[in-house]
Amino acid sequence: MITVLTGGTGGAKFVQGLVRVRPPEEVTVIVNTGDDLACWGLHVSPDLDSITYALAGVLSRERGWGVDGDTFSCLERMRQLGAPAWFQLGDRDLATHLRRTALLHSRTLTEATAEIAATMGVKARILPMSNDRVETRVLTTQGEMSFQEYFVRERYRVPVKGVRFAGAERVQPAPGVIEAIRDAEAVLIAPSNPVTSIGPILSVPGIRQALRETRAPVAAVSPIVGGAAVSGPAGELMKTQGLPVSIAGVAQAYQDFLDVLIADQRDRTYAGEVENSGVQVAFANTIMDSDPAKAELAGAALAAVMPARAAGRTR
Ligand code: FO1
Repeated sequence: MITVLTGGTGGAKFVQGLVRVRPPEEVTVIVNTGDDLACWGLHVSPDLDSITYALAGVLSRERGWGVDGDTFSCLERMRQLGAPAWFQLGDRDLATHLRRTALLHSRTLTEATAEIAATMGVKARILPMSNDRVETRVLTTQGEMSFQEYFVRERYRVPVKGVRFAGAERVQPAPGVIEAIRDAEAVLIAPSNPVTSIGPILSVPGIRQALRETRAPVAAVSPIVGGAAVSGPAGELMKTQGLPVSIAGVAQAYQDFLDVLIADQRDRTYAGEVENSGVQVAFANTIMDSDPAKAELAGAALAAVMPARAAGRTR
């Protein structure tokens, strides 16, 4: 079994590539829920939805989130009724939040996620990092706000002073998460934001330790290419954590459990810096601008970890 840790947008493409090179029944995806929010009284889990939609083949290509071809009639009416409308929920997307919210009255987030994914024909296993609430809080010069207020409402234009994961110390990993890391053939960290997509997952007690202790080789695909994030605020957020905005910074963020970093060809000059932190580096084209490119990157990540397993642990 291949286990992937991921956030939303960047990770969704990577997971789409992975199920083209490995049977989806052999893939478990552990997903960030620090971005979750209550919107219009509904429980919205953006990253769980992006991964579910991506694996169901209905993720919007133009937006990178929500349902392909969705309409926004309800959003317009809600705006007219004076409801907050900065977080755009499409009509088909809304059905997912209505269904999840109803299921959560009697099911865990893991169960609700599995039920929704199964009805959409998804064969891979999708697990939230925890069934309990962990909220990514972004400390900015305009005060503390939720991740979506920072990322969507403020369009990540407000300077960041820090990030915290409220509630992390009190929660448990969702059932199956630790086993999925411990018993994996390989563990892959998707090219998601190391701070606000992978960071919340690592903040859940037991997960980072499982990554350190697993016999499975662990590889990460860098979301940083040429010294900048492929998309979103990863660069700015890495700076707030004192991490260089480079592939060496990504290796540093994961160095206590990482065996191999998959970096973009154009970052070859940083190879020495990455290896000095005890992490092997392999180069590939990490820009996933087509379905074949997504599959090639996933294939390169798998190829990079198999020799590591054969050669024994490098840490
Ligand atoms: N991102 C935006 O930039 N603007 C939006 O209005 C927006 C709405 C939205 C609705 C549902 C959903 O699942 C995702 C949505 N996103 C939107 C993306 C979301 O902020 C990101 O996918 C993650 O939280 C970051 O990985």
